[in-house]
Amino acid sequence: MVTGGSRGIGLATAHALGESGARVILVARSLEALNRAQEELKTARIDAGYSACDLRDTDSIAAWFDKCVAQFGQPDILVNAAGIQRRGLATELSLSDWNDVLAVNTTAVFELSRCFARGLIALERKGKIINIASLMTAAARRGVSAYTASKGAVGQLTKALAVDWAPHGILVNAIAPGYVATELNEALMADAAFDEWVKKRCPLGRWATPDEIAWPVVFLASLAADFITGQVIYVDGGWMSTF
Ligand code: GCO
Repeated sequence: MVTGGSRGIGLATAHALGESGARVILVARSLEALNRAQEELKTARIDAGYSACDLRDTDSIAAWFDKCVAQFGQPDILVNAAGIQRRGLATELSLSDWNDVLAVNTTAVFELSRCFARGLIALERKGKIINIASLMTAAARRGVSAYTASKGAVGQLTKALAVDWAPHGILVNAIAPGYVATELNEALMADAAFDEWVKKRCPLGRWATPDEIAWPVVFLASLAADFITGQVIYVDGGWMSTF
C-alpha cells in the first residue's frame, strides 16, 4: 500500500515495488489521478489497484482502511509517501494550512500505520512500514515551519512505532530524501536562484529523481533489511554530511 501513490515519490515507489514483484495498492485523494497512475503502471506491465482517501480527514482513515482490506486484503508493506507542503513565514501561515500539513504528513501516518499494524497483529503476520521523511526531519529552512514540524515528528514517530511493534515483527523505517524533482517542488525548481542554491549546497550538485528515493524504499521493504528498524536513512546526495 503506497499513499501519495498517484505521483512523485509515491508513484515511483509503486513502479519499483511492482517491478520487484509486489502487488500494489495506490492511495491518493483524487480518483482521476489514481486512474492515470494505474494506466501508467499498466504500460510497465504492473497491475495496480487503487483506493481514494483524503488523508486530511484523519477520523475517516480507520473506516476507509477496513473497506480497503475487504477489497484488496491486508497489506504486508505500507509506504507513507503522501505529503503536502504549505510554504509561508510562521507569522503569516494560516492555522488551517498548519493543521492540513500536520494532518496529512504526521497524524495520517500515525493513524494509517496503526490500522496497518493492528491488521497484521490480528493475523500474526510480519510487515514493514517505510515513511517518507525529509531533510526537514533534521534541519529547517526559512518559511516551511509546518512541513518542518511535521517531518521532524515523522522521524521520531518512525522510531517510536519501531519500538512498539518490534515484538510483532513489524519493522518501521524512514527514508529522508534531499531535494527531489517532483510536482511538490515545481515552484522551487522554476526559481533560478533556488535551483542554483540546491545544486551548490548538495555535494552531488543536483536534484534527485523520484526513482533514486523509490529503490531505497524497496530495499527497506525487502528481506535484505530484516534487521533494520527505527532508522531514518538520508538519501540526500550528501546534503546532511556537509555544512
Ligand atoms: C521546501 C521543499 C522541501 C522538500 C524536501 C526536502 O520547500 O524546502 O518542499 O521540504 O520537499 O522535503 O527534503
